[in-house]
Amino acid sequence: MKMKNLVIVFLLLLSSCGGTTTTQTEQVQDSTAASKTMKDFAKDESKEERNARLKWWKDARFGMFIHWGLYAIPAGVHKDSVLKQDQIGEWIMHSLKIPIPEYEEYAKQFNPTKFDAKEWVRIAKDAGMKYIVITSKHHDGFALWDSKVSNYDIMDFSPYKKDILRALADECKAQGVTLCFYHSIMDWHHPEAKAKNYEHQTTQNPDWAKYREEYMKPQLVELIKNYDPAVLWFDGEWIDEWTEPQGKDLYNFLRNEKPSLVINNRVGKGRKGMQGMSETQDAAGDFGTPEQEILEGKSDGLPWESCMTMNDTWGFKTNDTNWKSAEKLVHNLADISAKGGNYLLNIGPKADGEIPAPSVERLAEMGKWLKVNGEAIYTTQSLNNYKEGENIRYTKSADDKYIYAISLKWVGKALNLKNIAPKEGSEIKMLGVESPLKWTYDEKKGLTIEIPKELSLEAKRPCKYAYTFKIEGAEKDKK
Ligand code: FHN
Repeated sequence: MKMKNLVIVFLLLLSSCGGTTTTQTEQVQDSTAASKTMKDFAKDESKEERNARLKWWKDARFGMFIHWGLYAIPAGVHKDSVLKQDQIGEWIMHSLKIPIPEYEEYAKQFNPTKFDAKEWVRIAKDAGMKYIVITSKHHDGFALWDSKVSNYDIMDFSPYKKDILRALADECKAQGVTLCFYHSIMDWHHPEAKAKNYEHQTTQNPDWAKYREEYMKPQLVELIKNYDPAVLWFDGEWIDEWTEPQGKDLYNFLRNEKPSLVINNRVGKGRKGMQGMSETQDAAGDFGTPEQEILEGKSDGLPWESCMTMNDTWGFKTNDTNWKSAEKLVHNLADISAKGGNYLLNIGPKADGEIPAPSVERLAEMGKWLKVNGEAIYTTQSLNNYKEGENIRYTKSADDKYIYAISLKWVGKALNLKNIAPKEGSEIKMLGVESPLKWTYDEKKGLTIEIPKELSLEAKRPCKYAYTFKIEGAEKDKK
């Protein structure tokens, strides 16, 4: 039996403290005694335990999404075919129906000599990002780590032969950034997972259960045991082979491997399309995943994280230069924070390991803004009314003492707020400005904060893009 198969058996045995037997794609019945000992986290975990487990993640608010892999080599162009503007780079294998042996040629070229884990993690940290979610394996099936379960990985198939996830795990630990992994359930490369011509809707793979039990789960156990990710961010769950019961089984299997693990709602089939929230309360997963959009208002209970590109593609594409402005990205972060969500902002590094300059510039701008305004973002909670008018977003300190009014536009000579009652005699400050501001308050007109004349000069202001007023007080209309 080939070495890797032995390893699969070993990992299966290792993880069979929560093993399952499967006959059909659908069935995930469980017979082994070991599974009797498996805790049913979805059922047995109390609300308090769940909130405690997710607290670090909710307080973190802002993370870096990294889509990196073989697709960064063609970067949107394969032979003489060019992806259209609305065709995302990481889907080139599917969009251009590239046969597997042809696509594997990219694995034989993948050699990111400019990859610098220290620099990547520094860029994320200096941007104010508290966690990183990198594509351990995207839909094309290529593994960015030293997988003993598969040879379609960075060690065996590419000339680079260095474990990228190892380097990132060590650097994240060194710099105090939390490492998390994206992992695709759909796999266009694995013979027991892929569909004919990528059409999962028409040709389900009869050996899917084998792929799930003998490949996907062992690889996930490998990732947990060797790199200790804090979050597993699943994707590619929309294929017909995958079902909610499989999602619930996988969720529990993984939580038994690492009880503190946080898992997104794409582990199951509960997601409502790109809006990303779960259809039902009992859908598998710990948080909703709006994609390329922000919830219109606050969530009715499910924590959530909006993932977004800085241009129009997740994986690097040479000709995609439709970059959002730093101002837009800061405003998104303020809006998402006021609504109680997290922001997972994507970068698509080039094949040589360099992060595109437009991404680095925008992240540096966001970092500068967060250095001044971070206390209005991290570890905050929402008001009942998360906004006032078009330009004001509110957050509240964890101890309920302070309200932060974030103005997405410069306020001019004075700022008037109707929905806040300041504590008598308390100070009001603009974050980044030492001296307290003059203010008046009356029931009818509300709170009026005077802005010192010198701040009318942009150069005198503590930051750009948005301005935060720290107010000791309470929300008036709690409806
Ligand atoms: O197909 C993927 C896509 O490549 C990318 O990974 C995004 C990121 O959330 N998710 C899927 C599209 O919904």
